[in-house]
Amino acid sequence: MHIDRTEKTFFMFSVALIIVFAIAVGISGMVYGIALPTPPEGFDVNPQTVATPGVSPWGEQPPDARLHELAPGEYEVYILAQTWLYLPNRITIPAGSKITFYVTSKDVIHGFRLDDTNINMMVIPGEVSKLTATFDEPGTYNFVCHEYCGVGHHTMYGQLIVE
Ligand SMILES: [Cu+2]
Repeated sequence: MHIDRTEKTFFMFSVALIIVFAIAVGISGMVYGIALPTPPEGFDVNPQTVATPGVSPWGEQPPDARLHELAPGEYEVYILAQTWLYLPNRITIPAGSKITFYVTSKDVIHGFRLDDTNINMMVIPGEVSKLTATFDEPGTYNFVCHEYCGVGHHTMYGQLIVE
């Protein structure tokens, strides 16, 4: 069977690329320890009990109390994702603040993407997704669920207000 030389080259390049990617995945997992998000030490994030007041920071009531000021200009927030909302879904911080998001889910897989930033996380039941960012520009930043999670998926959003 005759295979054109160009096609052969292209085929070999594709196979080489797959091998390079496989090696890269192996190195990132085994050498750099890149893995799925895991719960930080001491956190109970059992999806069945995580929303129960007193069990975890995601159970704090009212949900607005899940925003904690650690120091002036330094915040952390525990956001619980569930079908089809985030709690809290309205977070207000002053401009120039650094904020760490701890996000978990009590039911299915959700997403967490914050507009105009590079914050983009998968939210997995039983795990904690964590990212820190500093917001210097005042404004309203929407966060949306970008993992399809059912019929109300498109209504799942919240807002970070930087004032
Ligand atoms: Cu969702």
